[in-house]
Amino acid sequence: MNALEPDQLIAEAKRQTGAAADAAALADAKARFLGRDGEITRRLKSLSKLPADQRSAAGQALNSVKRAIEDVVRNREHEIEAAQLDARLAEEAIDVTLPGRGLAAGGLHPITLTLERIERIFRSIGFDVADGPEIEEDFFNFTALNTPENHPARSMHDTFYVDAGDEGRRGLLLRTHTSPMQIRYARMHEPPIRVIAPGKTYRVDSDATHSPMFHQVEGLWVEEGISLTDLKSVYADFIHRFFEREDIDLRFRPSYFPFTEPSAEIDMRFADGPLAGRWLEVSGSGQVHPNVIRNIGLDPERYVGFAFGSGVERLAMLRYGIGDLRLFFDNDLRFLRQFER
Ligand code: 2NM
Repeated sequence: MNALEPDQLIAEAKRQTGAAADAAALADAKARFLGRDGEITRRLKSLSKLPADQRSAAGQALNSVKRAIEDVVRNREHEIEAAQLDARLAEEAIDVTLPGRGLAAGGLHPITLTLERIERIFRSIGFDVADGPEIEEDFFNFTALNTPENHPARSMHDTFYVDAGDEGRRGLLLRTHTSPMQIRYARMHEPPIRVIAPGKTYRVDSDATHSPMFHQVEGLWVEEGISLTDLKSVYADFIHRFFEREDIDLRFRPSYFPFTEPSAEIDMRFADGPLAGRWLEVSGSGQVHPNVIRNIGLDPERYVGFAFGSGVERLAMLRYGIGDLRLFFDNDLRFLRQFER
């Protein structure tokens, strides 16, 4: 390069910077002219060897070549930046003609839909809907419900107890039914009391027909002068509306619960369809035990109570024709999407 005339040197700078495709290559090219060991720098240093009367003119000429090469480098810098921006814009361009991906709006779980359905029906016949703690006190879950100290339901084989540690509160458990909420509600309201308590309940149980967490809806009606016919007509009305058909028979079959006396299982039977003719157990029920009436602060000589407790999964399975309880908890979207609303 040392033999090149000023114009040729500038042309050579154009050629070399023009060949640089990115910032790093351009920096290398720039260094060959303007760097510490570059051609311009070398020529500036050798000015001192010229006779004194030529130095000034040669220096001015060299400086104008230097400025010209600096312009060449700056222009190429801008070209490379513009090219890189164009490339990025092309790469990130959005094809607005492509079809959209669609929004997954989500849907309600069949158990949620069933709970909403149950609540709507009971509200329409004058029942309040109450919910409360899933971690309960032993008193509300068992003692207030006339369940004796030695009752098997109180064992650790049947009930999840909360290990609150030495400093924690004792006697906490995961509620095994929603009756404790009925007790809480009844202690906070004056008769007539008409309430349902829907929600999650927990028992140490897990197989094809039992899940450690399941849903219950319990109903409680406390008033002077009511009788078993009132419970029967309310429950029959509920069942006919829940299944949206009138051709369902109900029967009350004697049973036992600590919190009711007398107690009965409620069975139902479809007149036709795949389950026609078979009695299907759908609920427990009974007249609230005098001890329980006393525990909610009322006089059992004056007030009569009726109650029932039904499994929500069971009602949902019968309504939708589902054969396996575990489908509710597998979270398989192919199953869940069938109930989307
Ligand atoms: C059932 C069966 C029978 C019931 C009793 C009460 C309360 F709070 F009044 F004591 N609530 N629910 C009851 C009665 C629940 O479930 C199988």
